[in-house]
Amino acid sequence: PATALAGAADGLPADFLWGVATSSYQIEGAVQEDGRTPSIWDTFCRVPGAVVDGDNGDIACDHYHRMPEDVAMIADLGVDAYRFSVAWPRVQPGGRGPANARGLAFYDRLVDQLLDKGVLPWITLYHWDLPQELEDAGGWPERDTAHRFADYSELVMDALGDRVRHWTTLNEPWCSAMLGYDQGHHAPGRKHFPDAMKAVHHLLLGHGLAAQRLRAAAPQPIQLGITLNMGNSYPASDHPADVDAARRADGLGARIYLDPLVHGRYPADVVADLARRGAELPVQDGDLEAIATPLDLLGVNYYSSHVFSGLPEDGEAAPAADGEPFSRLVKQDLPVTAMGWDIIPRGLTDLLTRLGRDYPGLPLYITENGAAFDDTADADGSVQDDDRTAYFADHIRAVAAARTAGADVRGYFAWSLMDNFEWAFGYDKRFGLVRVDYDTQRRTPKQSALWFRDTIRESRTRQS
Ligand code: GBH
Repeated sequence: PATALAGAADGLPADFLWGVATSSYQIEGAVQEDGRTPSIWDTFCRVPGAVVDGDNGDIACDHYHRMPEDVAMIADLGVDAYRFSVAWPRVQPGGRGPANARGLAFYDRLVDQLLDKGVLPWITLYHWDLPQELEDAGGWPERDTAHRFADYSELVMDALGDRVRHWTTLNEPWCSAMLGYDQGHHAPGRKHFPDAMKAVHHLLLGHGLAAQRLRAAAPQPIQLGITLNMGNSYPASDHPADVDAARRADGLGARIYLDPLVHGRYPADVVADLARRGAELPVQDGDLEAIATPLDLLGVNYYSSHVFSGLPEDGEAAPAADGEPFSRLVKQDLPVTAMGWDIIPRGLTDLLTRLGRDYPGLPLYITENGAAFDDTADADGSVQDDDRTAYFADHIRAVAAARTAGADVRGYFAWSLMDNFEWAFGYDKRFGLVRVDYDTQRRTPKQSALWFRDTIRESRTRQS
């Protein structure tokens, strides 16, 4: 494999930004420390059957207590930046009122230690750990949650804005809305499509209100963005039913976020699709102006892509009757990760090229890309994860190809720095560059981590 993995970053400029990413609930543990209150994930993990093996984030990677060693590990990888999230229930327990100084102190130290080691902090303000009290008051389907998020965002800016220049409001609002309020696979585990669409609008409104407040409160120029999870949606054929199935998937998966963020309006076809399903986006005067607050960058989390068909397979049941036209995923004959997700690097090239074309002028960063595989660790904790290394290499190549095709992609964050709490899959699925032994909390860089470090080093020294 050595030759196939070499030169993955060829064609990327020497100033391309390299990073690794994590999120608060997935790594921190220490859920009852320093005044933190429960988030919807603390609650959801207690629902029988919600998370594989009944796992939860009580301890996770114990990062809250091991942060200095983890920062040293990040610096050893030679990355430019570290993308992490701030836990709202640490910084503003219960989601309202004044800041909790003890909770903020953790992120204050984290930022200082990163800067001390020459690593840029990239803050995400919300990576799914909504304070439980706000869910009790209605959660994201409730408009007030957007205002609470803007207040919280400003508290964080007030505390860290003198040192942090890169700010992301939300991570993957699609997941918050659809997995949390429609499919129920994620916290808070609700299953009601119209509520999920209210959540979409209030997440975007929360982003917009926060963006305004962050810009106003920032003590120095900042780079402000939002991160969306997207794949490329391909139609199975030229048949109008297949083309329409792909259009609908792309509408609910991507354009329902991108169009208001960039153009200040929801896509008319999506609004019509929602109306047929008895759902609507509860827009009030001024909302779309806030949501369209200019962005400095768009974060893209990419894992896989999908092929859609609007035609039932032979013998398949009739379309659902709730106004949702028939659609199905067409299984591709491709290798998959341990999550069962198709490995399709070309989808990343196609997605980025399309974003560059349809939403020009918006710098793009891959804020997450990575894969779970069934790692086997040696006694010393080392892992020869050629499959993961190949996944990274192929996707970094796909980014370079998108740049060649005209997309303004400026950076790439690997998901994840280390194995961690993989949401509904608990500790069963490992995405880390670094192995975590959950019995001892020992960290061991996998082969992919060493490869990533070397690839970054090479890419920096290249003249391009
Ligand atoms: C991200 O979400 C999260 O930001 C991160 O916290 C998480 O650990 C990481 O990914 C890994 O899961 O079954 O082929 O239809 C990922 C969002 C949305 C990506 C659903 C995969 C389904 C793929 N995911 N998508 S498929």
